[in-house]
Amino acid sequence: METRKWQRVKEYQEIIFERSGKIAKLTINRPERRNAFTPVTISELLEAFTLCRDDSSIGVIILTGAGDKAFSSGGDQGVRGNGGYVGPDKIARLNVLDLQRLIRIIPKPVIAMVRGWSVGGGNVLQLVCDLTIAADNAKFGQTGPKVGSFDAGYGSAYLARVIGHKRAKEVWFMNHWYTAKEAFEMNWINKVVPLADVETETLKWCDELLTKSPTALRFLKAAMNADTDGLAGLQQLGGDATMLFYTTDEGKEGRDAFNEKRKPDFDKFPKFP
Ligand code: S0N
Repeated sequence: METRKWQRVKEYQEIIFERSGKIAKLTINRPERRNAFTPVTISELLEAFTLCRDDSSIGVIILTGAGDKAFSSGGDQGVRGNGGYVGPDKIARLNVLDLQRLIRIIPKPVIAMVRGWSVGGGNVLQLVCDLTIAADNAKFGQTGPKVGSFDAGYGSAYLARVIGHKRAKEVWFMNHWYTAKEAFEMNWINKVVPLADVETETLKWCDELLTKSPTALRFLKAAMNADTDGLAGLQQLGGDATMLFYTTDEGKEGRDAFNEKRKPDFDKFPKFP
């Protein structure tokens, strides 16, 4: 059992946001509903992920669910209205789609730590995380056609890229449950460990990632996502390159010359092969 000390970063209603050194842990905290998410859960996750993104001392983020029974069972069917899920503001929305995109573009590794059910929109959240470490009690699947919903974005098209078209169609059409071992064999997840070891193993992966070059990890994530995210993915990869270029003398020369009202001297910079 992992005994690392966690500090609360901010108090929320439906999630727990804590950190231990450079590792952030975001936990969906609705275990009585198998960690089904509402618009409030998602708004809170959007804020917490944004805080993690902006905090340069955080290097890796874990997304998980409270308790041993579920990572998440997807959208809370009890608050599903017409046109989306309804929060206290009475607006029906599918803000989980914004969260999926944020997890894709956040330039730090995001690890899904899965105990129990990873189902519906919860499974899609796990899918869009960069890596998944699962406990041996984890179960994976989609319920869409069973409950009158579907995710025609990352949930299906990206799943097909990850586990193959035949398997992805089986998952969405048949709505079977898959064990952690089966999910591993389908390349849906990265590793399966005994339930008691899942946090220790996840933290081991986090510690290892923290020894790596953050810029190299950032570009690798952006490059792999650019291949599947089209122009939006290219925008992220391109933005990362611009960020890096702004730190060079060549980039600074353009800025300084403009501000000093002189011609830039780009000739002094090497033209690498
Ligand atoms: C997860 C399952 C398999 C667990 O079964 P188990 O262990 O037997 O527990 P239960 O007794 O069934 O559950 C315990 C209590 O938790 C409640 N509960 C569980 N899941 C949900 C849920 N998703 N919403 C609301 N409540 C839930 C149970 O009702 C029970 O409560 P009590 O104790 O009061 O009886 C099993 O629970 C299960 O199959 N759950 C439903 C899974 C599901 O169908 N999820 C929704 C799938 N759809 C989405 O997630 C849509 C995602 C989305 O937002 C989206 C994204 C992109 C585009 C479109 C959409 C879209 O919504 O359409």
